[in-house]
Amino acid sequence: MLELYTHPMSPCAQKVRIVLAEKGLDWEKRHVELAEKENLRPEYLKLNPLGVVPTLVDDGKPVIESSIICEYLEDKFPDSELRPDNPWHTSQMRFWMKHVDIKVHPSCGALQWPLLMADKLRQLSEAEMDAIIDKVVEKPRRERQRRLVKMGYDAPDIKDAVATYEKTIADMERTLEDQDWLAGDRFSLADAAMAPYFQTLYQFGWTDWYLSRARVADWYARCAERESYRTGVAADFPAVKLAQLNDKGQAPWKKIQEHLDR
Ligand SMILES: N[C@@H](CCC(=O)N[C@@H](CS)C(=O)NCC(=O)O)C(=O)O
Repeated sequence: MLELYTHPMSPCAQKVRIVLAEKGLDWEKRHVELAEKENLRPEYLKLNPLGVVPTLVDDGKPVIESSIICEYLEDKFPDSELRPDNPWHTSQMRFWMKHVDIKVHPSCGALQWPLLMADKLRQLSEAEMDAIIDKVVEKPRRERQRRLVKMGYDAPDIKDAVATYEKTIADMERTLEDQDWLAGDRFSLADAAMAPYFQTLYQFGWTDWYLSRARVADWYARCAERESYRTGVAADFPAVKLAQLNDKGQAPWKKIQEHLDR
């Protein structure tokens, strides 16, 4: 039996949900309420010592780190292949997955965490807030959350995050000149890994960012049309929720635009 510890707004959990859907696998949802920091509870840390979602549990055995989970699913369930059939395209797939993990994901965190997760913390005293953030396992995330909860969109992380997204979109536009998908001519784990980071732009109404890049806009539309995206991601964003997120995104978009240097 496959169980996934997940949160609807988590792009790295969305990535895994897309892969599970592409492969037509049945799985059980275990919701982890990130806004309540359930991810830092001792019983969850036993499964995932880094204190983050997603965690896949397969027959009682935990698999952590979203890209590793995706490759695990590809190894274990190779039908409906999501890995290219030649080593060069596979290297491209892994490049994009690594880029998502080390660059795009923290940037997305900086842009969306203050809008989605910080409100509960802001209701606490500074000492209470610090005590909770002190428990965040990894230092870069811990310090980023501290800056973002205190400084919001004035944190230095925002400028870097905008630059990372901007460069990523420009690099993707160039890659898609020669091929339909990020790692060749068929949908792969690279596309599954990247698409959720455009959901963030879409849900907050920051769509101008990618609509001006024709190939990237078309790529995201093709990702979003897939059944795997509908069930793995879009199903968690009914119209009312999307309208609320769009509203929340308006003020930050002005701040983001100040850093966009086109
Ligand atoms: N490298 C990890 C990153 C996981 C991650 O950052 N997850 C976020 C949600 S997208 C999380 O659980 N954050 C915990 C928190 O906000 O304290 C992976 O790819 O699985």
